Amino acid sequence: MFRRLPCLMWIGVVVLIVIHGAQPARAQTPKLYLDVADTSVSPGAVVPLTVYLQNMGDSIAGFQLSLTLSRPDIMEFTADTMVQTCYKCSNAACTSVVAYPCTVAVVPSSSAGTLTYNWDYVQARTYGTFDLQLTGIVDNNFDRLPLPILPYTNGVLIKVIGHVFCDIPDTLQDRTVFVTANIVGSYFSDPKGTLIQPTDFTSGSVTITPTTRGDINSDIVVDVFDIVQLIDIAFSGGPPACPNNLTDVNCDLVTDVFDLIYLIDYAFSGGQPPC
Ligand SMILES: [Ca+2]
Ligand SMILES: [Ca+2]
Ligand SMILES: [Ca+2]
Repeated sequence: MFRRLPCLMWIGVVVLIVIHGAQPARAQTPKLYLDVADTSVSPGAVVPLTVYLQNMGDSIAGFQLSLTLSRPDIMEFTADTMVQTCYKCSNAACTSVVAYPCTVAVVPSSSAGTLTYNWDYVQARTYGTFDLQLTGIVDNNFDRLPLPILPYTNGVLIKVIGHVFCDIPDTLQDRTVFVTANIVGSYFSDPKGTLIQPTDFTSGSVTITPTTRGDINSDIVVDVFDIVQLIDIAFSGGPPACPNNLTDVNCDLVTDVFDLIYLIDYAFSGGQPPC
């Protein structure tokens, strides 16, 4: 036994050398994560989408990222139309450019509290409600401020919001939207303008829960708060339920006082459940 110990030690040393020698070089490309943690929401919900960056050793001075929603019939990026300055070549050789006003669809986004909070330019645009292009340039006016994202800095890059439609029929079987970061059309740039392809994309999913007639505030229980909201909608011009038919608890295709009576009867007197 004692004669075997030195032999085992040598094997251990050889194994250590092999492991050390086989370690790959440190990856230098950034990783991109989408935080859509396979969540379930009700119709009409606003869904925060967080894009994370794990920076594996580059200085990052710009990015262009492409996100897509798989189900434009269920969810969208809501955009505000804005007039901005665009540029085009003024001659065939494009030796100079001219500025002109152009209309763009800007998706509300936030860089507050993120790695890009003080960048000169960060914007989210859509060209068809289900796709999103995120663009950021750290120093748009060449005054060398602010600094790029330094190597080995990890955190949230930008936050955007998706919006689930109200009028999703309960009969719809497939109720899941995949949110995907597309490799094509997504890259970072270092301060010299060298493109850096991000790796390790992740995608998330948003599943829309079925609704229940009478649960007008979509909190999964039918109680006095739904009755208060029904009164507000039916008699005080309050904002409609989402989806609209949640208030028609007796399923006669209109919302009126009979729905209120029906819902009170169900909630407090053991009456028939909503249709
Ligand atoms: Ca600047
Ligand atoms: Ca409720
Ligand atoms: Ca009704």
